Amino acid sequence: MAELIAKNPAEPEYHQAVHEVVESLDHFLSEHPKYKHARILERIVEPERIIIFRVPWVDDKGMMRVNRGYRIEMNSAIGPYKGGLRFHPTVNMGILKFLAFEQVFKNSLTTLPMGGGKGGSDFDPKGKSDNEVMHFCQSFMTELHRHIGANTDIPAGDIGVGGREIGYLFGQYKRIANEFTGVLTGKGLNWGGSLIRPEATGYGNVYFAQEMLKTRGEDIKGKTVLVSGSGNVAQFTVEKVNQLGGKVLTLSDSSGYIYDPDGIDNEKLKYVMYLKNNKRGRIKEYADKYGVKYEEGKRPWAEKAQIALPSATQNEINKEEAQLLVSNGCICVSEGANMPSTPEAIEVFLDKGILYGPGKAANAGGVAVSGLEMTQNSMRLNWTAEEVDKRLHLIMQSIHATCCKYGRKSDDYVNYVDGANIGGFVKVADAMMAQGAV
Ligand code: NDP
Ligand code: 2IT
Repeated sequence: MAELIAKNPAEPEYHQAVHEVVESLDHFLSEHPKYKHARILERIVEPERIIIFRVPWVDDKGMMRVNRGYRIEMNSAIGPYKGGLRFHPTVNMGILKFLAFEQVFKNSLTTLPMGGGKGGSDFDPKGKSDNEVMHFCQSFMTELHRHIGANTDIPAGDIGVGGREIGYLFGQYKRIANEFTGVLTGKGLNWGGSLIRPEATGYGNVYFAQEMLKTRGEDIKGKTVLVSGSGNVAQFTVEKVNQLGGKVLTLSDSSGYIYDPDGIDNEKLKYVMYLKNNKRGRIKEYADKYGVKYEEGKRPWAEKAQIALPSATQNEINKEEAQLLVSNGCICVSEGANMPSTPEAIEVFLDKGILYGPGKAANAGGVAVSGLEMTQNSMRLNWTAEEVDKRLHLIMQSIHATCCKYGRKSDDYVNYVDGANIGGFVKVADAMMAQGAV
């Protein structure tokens, strides 16, 4: 860790993500010294390649603007680099390295042949017109195109990058490369996209929570649920919880959260989708429309519920919030977002022995269906929604089984953190060993 911190200074999120994996692997590596001798850990934390570039673009007033673009190509031992693009003002090298590192383990857990990568920009889509977003995306892809490809590196969406942005990025790639390929996932349905990709992360997380609950004879049906965020992952989390008979009480954005004691039913969810995906407004407007509580500048974790599905961003649950959740009767936390719980919060969940599904396992459904989109693109055909959803469900069950295999302790408690980290590591490490000095 000391070497890593010295080599990657001022990147606390990256240190946090690596530290968790190192802790999980400690005992396992002592039992399997071949990985130590091959220095897999030292190699796996070093990105294979990092690309940083200038993104100049012109706004609606004719003013020149400039942002920074990145792509971290972290690990290609088991397949081409795969992972999303994040457009958010907080994007920097440390954030993207943590996300790329997590992606390597997550993609390995999906059972599909995908390496890990992540990219993005400090561009803030908030308050920008469609025209400005398009010009930014075109400039971003004008540089990125030379580094990616359907068999090399396949980006997708993340925070601030949804269907609109993928469309602009894909259009520019196609113009420059003169090729219609599966170089991005999350594409529109009539130009190479897969059914269920928009739903996949949220649905997958609820499937994962369901598997965890099953181990204790519990079910989503009749349970109260806290969800944070109100973007892609949060929206389809609510949809699946509703389908399974649970009741979602909260949603949030970076300004605050709403609490709806009657539950966010499908009708209200339709409004949230319009509000966030078309009007691009604030979650406060939900409280105004339905006359429910809105808490400005706060997160939803002090509310009482049985399940928490954080789906906004990293480090959004701290130690005190974790303690509140547990003392209020929460029995299951399953992470739609990447690294939403701080290390201290995770310690609380594990100490109290509740069901805790870390993001790299629980939210892997998104990238898994991206993998299925790549398969369909290669075969030049489209599967039905039922077919994709069935495969997604099977993949989430398989990830759960892998976590249990590697994370079950002597008292039978499943530590899903250890399970995901060791389970994700083994496949990548074995591939690196087989490929020599890579
Ligand atoms: P979206 O951009 O669609 O939505 C993000 C949501 O989180 C918005 O409600 C946003 O509020 C809120 N949010 C973002 N940053 C912050 C912050 N700093 N503080 C508080 N709230 C914040 O992104 P997604 O739904 O796609 O992503 C959500 C999480 O899920 C991320 O952690 C992402 O990495 C993870 N994830 C996404 C996958 C995908 O397929 N999209 C797959 C796996 C994980 P506001 O509008 O105010 O910014
Ligand atoms: O964090 C993630 O897994 C994603 N943002 C999805 C990546 C992908 O390639 O679909």
